[in-house]
Amino acid sequence: MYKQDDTIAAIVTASGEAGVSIVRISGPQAFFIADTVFKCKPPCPSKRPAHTFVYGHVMNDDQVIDEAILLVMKSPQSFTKEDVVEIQCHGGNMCAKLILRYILESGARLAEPGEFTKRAFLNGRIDLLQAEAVLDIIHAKSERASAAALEQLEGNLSAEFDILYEDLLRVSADIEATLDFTEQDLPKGIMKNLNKRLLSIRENLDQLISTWEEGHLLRDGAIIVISGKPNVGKSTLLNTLLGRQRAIVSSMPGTTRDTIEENLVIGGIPLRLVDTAGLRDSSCEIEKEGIDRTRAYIQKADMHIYMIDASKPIDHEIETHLKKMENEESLIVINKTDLCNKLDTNKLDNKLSIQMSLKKCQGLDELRSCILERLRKGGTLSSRPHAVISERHRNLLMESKKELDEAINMMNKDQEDLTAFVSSRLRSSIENIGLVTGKEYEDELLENIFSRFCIGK
Ligand SMILES: Nc1nc2c(ncn2[C@@H]2O[C@H](COP(=O)(O)OP(=O)(O)O)[C@@H](O)[C@H]2O)c(=O)[nH]1
Ligand SMILES: [Mg+2]
Repeated sequence: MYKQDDTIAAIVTASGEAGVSIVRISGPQAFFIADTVFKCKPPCPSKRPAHTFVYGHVMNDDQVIDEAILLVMKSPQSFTKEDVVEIQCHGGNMCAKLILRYILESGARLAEPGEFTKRAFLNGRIDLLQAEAVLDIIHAKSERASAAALEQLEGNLSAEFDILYEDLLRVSADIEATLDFTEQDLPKGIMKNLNKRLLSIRENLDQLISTWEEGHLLRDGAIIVISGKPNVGKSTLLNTLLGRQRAIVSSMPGTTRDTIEENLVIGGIPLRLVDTAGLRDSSCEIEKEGIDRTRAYIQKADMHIYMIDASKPIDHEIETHLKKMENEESLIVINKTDLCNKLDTNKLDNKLSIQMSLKKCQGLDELRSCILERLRKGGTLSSRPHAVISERHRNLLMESKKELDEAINMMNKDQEDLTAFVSSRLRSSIENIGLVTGKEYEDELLENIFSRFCIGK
């Protein structure tokens, strides 16, 4: 087991007014420090059985710092696998800070960001995928994102990566074993069989890579930009989906001049909805800047909603815009169907469109399902949340797949020293999978991952 000589401590709850704050101590000196700072009815904390709690006071000599409850967790049955003590004190800004200061004076050092989780990883309590899941849970923007992260913390994704890793190792070992044979002595059909196994591993790799789209949506949220001519109802749509009057709505064209971004969740997917300045030729400098921002947002959007007013004919400007939407993840919303309908839908070129009247609250459910369907690219909405890979995992998987593909290609060739080449490719492929779960790691990788955590996690 990885051992750290020093004992770390931090406030693990958020600062600000609250009922309770928690200070955590982890490391070999945790119980010694607890005995120093915490006074309770005998026995003292270090003599108490594991996984019990005791009421008492944090005392600096004769002075009471706070009334508190102390939890005892003995190595290896704790989050870090080290001796851990947690003190639950009063919330707010002062008590936890005073207690932490006293703990630091008594021999602990302030934990670095993510250091508790890093120790859990280094001590083999969790793998890297699970450590990252802790961060995903903290950052989750929707129930679905949180459920997916929890699945990951419980090891579902790790298990899939472990199977890939083990399978690749086995095929690699079997390929290396063929080195002991001369070509004539090789058991019949062995190369064909190994090739088949590699193809099946590649299928599993592809399956894992395919979970990235959803992973990206759940972790980062999808940017949805609403654009269109002034006065078509863009701000009304933002307000209606949010359920509050966020943007100013007015019959005066050019009311919204800046982009307004708000978070909301639809069907468990976090969205960043952006209302924009209406697209038109304007001589006003402020409005022009707003329109430039609209265009920039459309460029980086995961989805683009282009709004049209049903009571006005489709003019040349709209037609030009619709043409530009050819390759985008886009959706046309025809609003104000409560007014006379002047729209010639033939001009929409069979593009996906939804008719709605925000005034009469019509078409909203259809719009929500349409957004979800587009974002999930036909994936079923009702399937329960499952762990999904992140950008980091995807990059490593793509690298691993590249090496695997080369290995498969080489096996199909009739070439001298083929086994050595294939083996080296496979080793590379395996290494990349190992970097995902942390079976293989470098300090830099850990630094990269854990520096994104907050202190206390
Ligand atoms: N009749 C009708 N008016 C609407 C509808 N949606 C929005 N409006 C009105 O259209 C005007 C412009 O709306 P707004 O959301 O500010 O448009 P934006 O410039 O595209 O942001 C406001 O007076 C809204 O009340 C609708 O479905 N029907
Ligand atoms: Mg507006």
